[in-house]
Amino acid sequence: MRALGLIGAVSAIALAGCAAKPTEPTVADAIVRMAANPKAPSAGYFTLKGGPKDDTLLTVTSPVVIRVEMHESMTGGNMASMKPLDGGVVVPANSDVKFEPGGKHIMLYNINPGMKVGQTMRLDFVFASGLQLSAYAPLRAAGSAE
Ligand SMILES: [Cu+2]
Repeated sequence: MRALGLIGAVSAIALAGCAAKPTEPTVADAIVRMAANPKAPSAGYFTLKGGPKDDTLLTVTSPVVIRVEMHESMTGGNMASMKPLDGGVVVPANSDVKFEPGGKHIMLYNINPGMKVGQTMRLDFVFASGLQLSAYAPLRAAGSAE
């Protein structure tokens, strides 16, 4: 029981640290939806919350993924396609930018096979201002409700 109490105290401190900085962009509600086929890329979603100044998200990486790309889905006629967001994504001051199904998203290629639904993946975000953030995304099954 003692060990459990210590873990609880450590996670409370970590959570307080995450919530504490309204002075710069933050990342909220990150999730990764694992592809049903382990050879296919998985998709990730989150909300970028702008700080007091405009900033630009340049890259997203993960220590357990070989390659992460930022994409935007487009629908034209009956074709769904996506294009890479190579120039980064502007996060205007005091505004939310959502990465969500049917819109902007990240694609994760070659996730470490040890990562399973129900676990949590670290995502690292680098901004043009030099800001670096990490978020922890729960891994969800393909087609799950949330
Ligand atoms: Cu994509």
